[in-house]
Amino acid sequence: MTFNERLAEITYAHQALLERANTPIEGNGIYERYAHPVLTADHAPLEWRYDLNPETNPYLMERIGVHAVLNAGAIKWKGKYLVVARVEGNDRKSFFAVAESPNGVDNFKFWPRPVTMPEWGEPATNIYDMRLTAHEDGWVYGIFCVERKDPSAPSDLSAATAAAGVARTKDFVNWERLPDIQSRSQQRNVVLHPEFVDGKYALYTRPQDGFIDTGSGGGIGWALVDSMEHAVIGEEKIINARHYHTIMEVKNGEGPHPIKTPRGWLHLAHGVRGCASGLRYVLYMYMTALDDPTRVIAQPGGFFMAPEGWEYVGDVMNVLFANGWIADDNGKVFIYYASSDTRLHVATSTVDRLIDYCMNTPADGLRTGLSVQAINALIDRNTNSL
Ligand code: M1P
Repeated sequence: MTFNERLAEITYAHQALLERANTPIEGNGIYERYAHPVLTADHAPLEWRYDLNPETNPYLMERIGVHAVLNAGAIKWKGKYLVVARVEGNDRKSFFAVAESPNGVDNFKFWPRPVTMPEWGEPATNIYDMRLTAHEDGWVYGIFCVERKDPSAPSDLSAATAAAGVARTKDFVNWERLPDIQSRSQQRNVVLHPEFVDGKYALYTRPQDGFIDTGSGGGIGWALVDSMEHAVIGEEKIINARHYHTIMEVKNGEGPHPIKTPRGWLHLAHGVRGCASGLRYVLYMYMTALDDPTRVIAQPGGFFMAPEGWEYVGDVMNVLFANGWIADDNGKVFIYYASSDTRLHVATSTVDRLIDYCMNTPADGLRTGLSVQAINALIDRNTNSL
């Protein structure tokens, strides 16, 4: 095959992938999954991966491999559905890249260049998992994990530290990097609440003892900070705790910032438990009070979404992770979730359905007898209503 024939072939296949229509799959009534992922490594622009000059690349080889597109922040911007995805290269480094879609479920296309994120402090080894918040102060903030080699363990090549990086933008091309959030513990899954609370910026946090282990970090925390330009986490209150023998026994973390509804704040989070095959990541939901976003008013038992079918398979198996969703003005909700740290999917629902799910699904009773009791209560209601 000549250079030009091969170029025509890969260009055609890439275009067909980008323009592929996506269709919903009927599910459990709570949400719909979709037939295809919205972004994969193959969606990365050819210009990022191939030297397109026949003189310097006569075999038209891929020069820079893109390995995965996953955990994406999301926002509706100028009528378009925007995701800021974590793109991971063959070299294991991840970076951010913006992709947009006209309808939220297909035709996602990356902008011409990945995000050039300014450095702050010691340059990061890796950055990932951006949560986007259009704050009432007028900026769009991105908070993300900044990973660096742990300087206290120079001989341990796996020892790393996690901190929360902060950047803000008005156009998603130019980012103003602010100082990393200062915290006594390592932090991942830090999310900015969209409104001021008591005149301060409010953060969902995830204190952790080490890079992977949350250790004594009890769950999803909450902290108020005076400024995002020098954010310092002082007092941290755990608002959504981990429990023995639940889907979040090992760790949990806030997903995107919560959606404000007339009945309370709707939260999407991930829970992690251990099993024989390693860690299992699932998504769960909870609601907090409008007058006090730290007070949980509803929490369905168990997971909201867990891997299904081919979602189990990928770079890190048995993982669903979500850090982006978009609530449209008409109440439709687009949930962007990644499977097995490999690809990005969408599921759709509505604010009304998600509230119904949160308010009417029995809570986890934390023991098997109460799970059976909940099923029997439902059977009784169904029997009486026949
Ligand atoms: O590999 C699964 C996830 O592991 C980490 O998440 P958490 O800190 O919540 O355990 C992150 O590296 C995340 O990006 C990844 O998807």
